[in-house]
Amino acid sequence: MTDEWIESYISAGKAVIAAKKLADKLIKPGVSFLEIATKCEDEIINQGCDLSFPINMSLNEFAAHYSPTIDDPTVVPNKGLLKIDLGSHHNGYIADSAITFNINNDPKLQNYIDAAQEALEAAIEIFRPGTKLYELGEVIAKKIYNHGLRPITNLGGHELKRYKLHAGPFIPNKKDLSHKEVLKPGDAYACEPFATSGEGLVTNGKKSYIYRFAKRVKKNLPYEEINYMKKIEGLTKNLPFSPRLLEKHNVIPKNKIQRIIDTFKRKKILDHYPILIEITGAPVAQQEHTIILDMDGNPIITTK
Ligand SMILES: [Co+2]
Repeated sequence: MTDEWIESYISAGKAVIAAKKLADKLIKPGVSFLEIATKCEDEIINQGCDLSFPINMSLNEFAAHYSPTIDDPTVVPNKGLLKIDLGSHHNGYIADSAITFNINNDPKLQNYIDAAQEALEAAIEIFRPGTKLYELGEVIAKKIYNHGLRPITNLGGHELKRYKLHAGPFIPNKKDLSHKEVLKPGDAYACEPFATSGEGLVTNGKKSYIYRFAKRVKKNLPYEEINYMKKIEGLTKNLPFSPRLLEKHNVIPKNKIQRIIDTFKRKKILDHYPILIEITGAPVAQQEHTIILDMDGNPIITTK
């Protein structure tokens, strides 16, 4: 019999696979980001899972962390790289997977996707007990350099724990010897190479579209805010969320959502995830899978 935690990881993976397929069908120039976001996130719910983070729809030099706003006017442009990063969870067991769309099939941009994909496959190839995390980074970087591109080195894969999207250890996208943790049975990781023609570094943009409940604050908090704080914590359980989720669940009246979020950010009740931008403005591709090792040390790619 398969362990229950493995079953949950697999269920979470299936939901993300379904959402990725839907994204593939929907993404065409002119289609609104909101429509794609709503439908893909709903697909995860329809599959019997919950979101482990809001859909990320990051274009070109935006490497990650763009998620549509409540009345987002953005539509898919006629060309460019659109990264779709989707997260689900089943009982707290998380799936996290990303694919990049080459909107007008530009051969030059396809090279970025191929580089990230080959890097991901090379890492999966050696994903077994005993492999050190920097060894994954080594094969990732090598594949990307072979395409004449650079890996983004201040982004990387991460361990997944129950209800924890970013548990401790980090899978570097280069051979960084400081990441010497060793893979072992029972581990779960999201592995995510990013390829770019730029410097290979991202910086925080000015805006944030994704938030996370950080801590309860009680001092000097009006009754109304205490109420909202409790509701947000109950709904999101420390996992990242978009203001769209608060609207969907009627947690806060729509016209108050941004004001409450800004207040809670200031009061440190909420953390925020700024948009991540390649520092030279170069395009970025990302490919990501969730991989677990069962208790016998066999790898299972849950999102493929
Ligand atoms: Co991801």
